[in-house]
Amino acid sequence: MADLQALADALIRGDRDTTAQLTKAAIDGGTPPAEILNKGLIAGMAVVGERFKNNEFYVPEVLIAARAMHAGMDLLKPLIAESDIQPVGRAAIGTVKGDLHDIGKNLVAMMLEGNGFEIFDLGVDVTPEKFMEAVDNGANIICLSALLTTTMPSMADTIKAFVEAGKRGKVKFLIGGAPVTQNYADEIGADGYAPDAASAVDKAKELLGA
Ligand code: B1M
Repeated sequence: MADLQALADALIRGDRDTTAQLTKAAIDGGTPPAEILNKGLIAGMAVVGERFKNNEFYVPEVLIAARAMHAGMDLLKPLIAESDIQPVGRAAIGTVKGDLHDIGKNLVAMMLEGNGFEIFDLGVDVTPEKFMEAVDNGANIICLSALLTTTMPSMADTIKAFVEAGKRGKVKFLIGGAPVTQNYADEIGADGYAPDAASAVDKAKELLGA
């Protein structure tokens, strides 16, 4: 019987080696990949998100936990690809055109991945066209990050490009980043705003009805 609570605990501690060992032991012991993912890795990442939201964890702890999560995910991914496990959502995430800050964006991507989302990480300085390509490839939520007041208009431009291409209805837009607010999200017609990485997961799930 796999100890998935111990797996979740190892991830929360950011213990990469133990996370990998316990994931492997669970796979070898015949525990279904979905159960390892949901009751081990995702359960652990949910605790990390909660602690981050409550200021009990800071950026380094989240990054270390995410590194442990990736060690487990690397082992699970091939099995997940073979099975019929559906992701919670398919999120295309990027820092908008003109903006090179990616630490917050990476945290949001890791938290989403740790909560069962498939991630299309488009990187930084991402044009509206790149986001559109990701939607053509199956993304159903676009996550826009901006750290500069001067690049916030790129968020509006991205949404506008979708409207003009007649593709706005195909996808949800979630936006965030230090200078971004709920008012700004309302102003540019985004579907949602989240102030931090853990809230981004809650909001993304809410927007997709997941
Ligand atoms: Co820059 N920078 N920077 N910078 N930088 C800021 C943002 C700034 C506030 C510093 C300052 O002046 N006090 C200022 C912006 C001022 C403004 O616009 N009003 C600034 C500036 C001006 C610049 C340059 C223009 C400087 C220059 O060259 N003259 C330049 C711009 C380059 C460009 O982008 N074109 C620049 C460059 C850089 C570095 C390259 C040196 C580096 C970035 C390295 C990297 O990201 N790989 C950098 C850094 C590190 C910062 C600060 C110090 C830290 C940003 C950060 O990573 N925070 C920042 C000052 C500060 O914030 N104290 C600053 C930690 C991160 C975890 O938080 O990104 O806010 P954050 O993400 C949070 C939330 O915002 C939210 O969740 C995250 C986790 O909780 N969130 C989302 C983020 N995206 C989200 C998306 C969502 C939901 C939530 O949904 C999709």
